[in-house]
Amino acid sequence: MARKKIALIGSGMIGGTLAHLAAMKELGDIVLFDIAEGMPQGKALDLAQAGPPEGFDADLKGANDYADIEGADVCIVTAGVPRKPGMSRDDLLEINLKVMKSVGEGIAKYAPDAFVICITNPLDAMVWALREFSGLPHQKVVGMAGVLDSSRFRHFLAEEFDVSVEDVTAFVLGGHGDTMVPVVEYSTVAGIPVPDLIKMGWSTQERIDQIVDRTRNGGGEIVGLLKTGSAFYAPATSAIVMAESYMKDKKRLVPCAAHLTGQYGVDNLYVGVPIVIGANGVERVVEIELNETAKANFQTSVDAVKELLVACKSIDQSL
Ligand code: TXD
Repeated sequence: MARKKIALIGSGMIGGTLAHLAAMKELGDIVLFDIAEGMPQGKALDLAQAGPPEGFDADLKGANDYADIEGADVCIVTAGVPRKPGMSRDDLLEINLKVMKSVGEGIAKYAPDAFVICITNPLDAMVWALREFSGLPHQKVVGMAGVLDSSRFRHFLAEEFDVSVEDVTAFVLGGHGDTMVPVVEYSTVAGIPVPDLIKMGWSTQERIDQIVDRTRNGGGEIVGLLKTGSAFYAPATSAIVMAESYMKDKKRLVPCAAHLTGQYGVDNLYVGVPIVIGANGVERVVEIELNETAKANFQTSVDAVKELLVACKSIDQSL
């Protein structure tokens, strides 16, 4: 059987890390695409030379032409610009919306059967726009944020309880941003819900509230420390979880930005919800029961995403 093909659209910090992880896991051959000339070729060559000592077999290619992504099974999109000092959210929206247009057209032309994972910010709006521009089926286009946000939550909870991260599951819903909704009731240590652990004296409500806050600001905390750029190791690893679930038909149940058609009372919007990813892409949207607080927080998050879409539509009349 021929190797699968993974196209990374955007070969910056996350794109390069994605290539490294995909090669190490031998998920397939990899194309690093970018508008910057030389950089994706340089990263591809450097990574290819990591193959012999590590022992992975994967063809790695750098590209500046969409023709090179032809026939890709998976496309992971990080193309765009991050926010720089002095830039408003709207500036970012306008630039990255244009980027999504060219990426969407490139994917539609050369990889219309791919499973597409969008990472570019502002995530919930960009994944929606990328789907519109590419015209691909909704179940084949998803956004990565929830896996990362819940990983951050899991890390902090594992630290708090002094247990392995492997035994901690955590639930995060809603848009990617300050309004995301970590759901404590559905977060567990080996099946024991966090509220029960509080009752057992493993932690206090106050400390869990602080962890929820820290999770919400998880991206900002890292930006503040790095000073140039944003997190890339955990975002790349999180997107690989999604790609792998599709490529191996694992049917992982993970929180992702998925297209809703009435679930959670939301129609025609991409918002972070639990989904099952398998060989058909998004195979199921899981609608869990939320308590009143989580419901209200989820609605705030949905409203924030809606606002972003209104801004997108006013920038690009074709949307
Ligand atoms: O959870 C999440 N979704 C996120 C999102 C977590 C962390 C970071 N998140 C966002 O991912 C971040 O705000 C950015 O919008 C993306 C990519 O982050 P990364 O750190 O990889 O950014 P880089 O290093 O700036 O890489 C972006 C690359 C860079 O090499 C540009 O030359 C390229 O995108 N670029 C393009 N490639 C192709 N086509 C076009 N038009 C283009 N424009 C820029």
